[in-house]
Amino acid sequence: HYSTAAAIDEPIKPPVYVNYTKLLIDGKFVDAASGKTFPTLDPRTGDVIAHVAEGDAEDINRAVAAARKAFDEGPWPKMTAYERQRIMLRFADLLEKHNDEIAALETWDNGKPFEQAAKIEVPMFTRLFRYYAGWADKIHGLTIPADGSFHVQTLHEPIGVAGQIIPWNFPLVMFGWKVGPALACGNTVVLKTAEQTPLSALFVAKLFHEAGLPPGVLNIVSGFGPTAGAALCSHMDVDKLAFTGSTETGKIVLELSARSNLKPVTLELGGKSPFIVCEDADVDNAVEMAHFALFFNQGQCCCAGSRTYVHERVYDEFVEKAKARAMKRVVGDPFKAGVEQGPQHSLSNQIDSEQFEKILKYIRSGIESGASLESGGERFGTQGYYIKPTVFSNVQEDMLIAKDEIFGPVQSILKYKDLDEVVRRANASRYGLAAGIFTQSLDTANTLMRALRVGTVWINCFDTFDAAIPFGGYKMSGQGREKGEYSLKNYLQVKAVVTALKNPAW
Ligand code: TXE
Repeated sequence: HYSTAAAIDEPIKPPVYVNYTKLLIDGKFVDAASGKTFPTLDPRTGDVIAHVAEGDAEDINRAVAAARKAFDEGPWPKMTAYERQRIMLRFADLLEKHNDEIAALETWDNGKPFEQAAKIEVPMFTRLFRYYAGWADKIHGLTIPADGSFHVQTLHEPIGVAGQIIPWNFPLVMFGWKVGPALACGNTVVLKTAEQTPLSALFVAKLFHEAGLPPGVLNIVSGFGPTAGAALCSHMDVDKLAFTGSTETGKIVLELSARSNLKPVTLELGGKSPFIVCEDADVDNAVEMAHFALFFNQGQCCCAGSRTYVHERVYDEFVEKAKARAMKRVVGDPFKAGVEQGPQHSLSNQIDSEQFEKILKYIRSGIESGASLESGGERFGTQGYYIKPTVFSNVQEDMLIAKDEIFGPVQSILKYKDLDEVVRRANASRYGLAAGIFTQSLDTANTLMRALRVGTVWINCFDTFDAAIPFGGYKMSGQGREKGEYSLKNYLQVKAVVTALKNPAW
């Protein structure tokens, strides 16, 4: 069963100090113009970790002015690509050196298991910067044959000042997906971190400056969405926006862009990803991967496999095993070795964890709507924001737990009969972020892979996140792609240059 509740009553002292809590503007740590701060909380207890400078519109103005100057006057976009690349590579080396310190900050602020942060996420973040450093000197345009006597070429130029807004579920990885391609292409950045998790971004941005990043190229503003976030989206001097968060806020971001200067927007939003277990699947492997697909990161993943469709022939066996696996999941202090699940993240509005309450509300709704509760279904322990791994079987399409993004450790298992039916049901969602397919048949995999209206299909695997693989959503899961070569497009303008030829024969 789960770890004992007693184990979380005495939280382990985090092996790290909080050194940076101010805004990072023009290469310097500064207080907010208003002098205000807000507390960031430890989700294990709800205690204050640190008070962080609270940026708002005035600070966004200062940060955008610094980014504008660094873009217009250089040196960043005017440096050679090789110089930019070397700074990014030096940054990656420093990240490697400070891996565990960074991971500890991430765990403390967010609640994710330290082992996950230290062995998966910080290395992934480092890898992202090495990947994008690799692109810095490989970005170039084309020469194009055209009718008439013309020499036609395209220049791929940086777009300018990028405004970027990230969520709290993967504070560092989201920083990497946004800042990596923007800087590789020669843009400058104002990044607004999530109000729940401001700490790790400040730490790594400091390291970036140690690696030689010129002032003004990367500015970090901690603060809230409706103030700092909205000011960034509305700013007339921001040339591009990238946002990851809820679909509701994504709509606001798009609207603020339209109402100001029509800056292009990339959006990575919510999901309700189907995980399809076919009748010929290796059930034990499918159970383990479905468990991982949903429960990884406390269930707080945009692409979580949160609709587990299981073929009727293997359904009962699957439910039994999925329940047994959830009951074995090790919940506890995220700093403790072997812990698979920490607390849900905690909120900064000083009332209670909205996220925690939202998840418990969905669990109640699942019970009330008649789904069978196989395991969990309540909080774990009495302090902090821990929730027992929860599994529902007999889930029907019209239940809220099958439709809404819960963003917590709640697995919903649905039964299906044939492929056409599961395709129809899987696609009947406003979201289209990702899908998992578990089968041993190549034909079944090919049919499903093509029929599903989603941005990523994982076949006999899930949550494989290489820096080179593009990620993004169909439908209301977003616009545009991050990671991989595709992400560079978001941060480049294409300039067509047409020169009349004097001597067309040549
Ligand atoms: O999201 P918000 P919240 C989903 C998930 C979660 C729900 C709510 O279902 O339960 O969203 O989470 C900034 N102008 N996802 O409230 O509000 C905000 O400060 C500009 C899925 O945390 O979207 C933060 O930096 N910015 C998701 C960021 O938007 C604004 C990850 C995300 O917050 C703003 C997170 C505004 N008016 C939540 N209001 C995913 N795709 O992975 C807020 N923000």
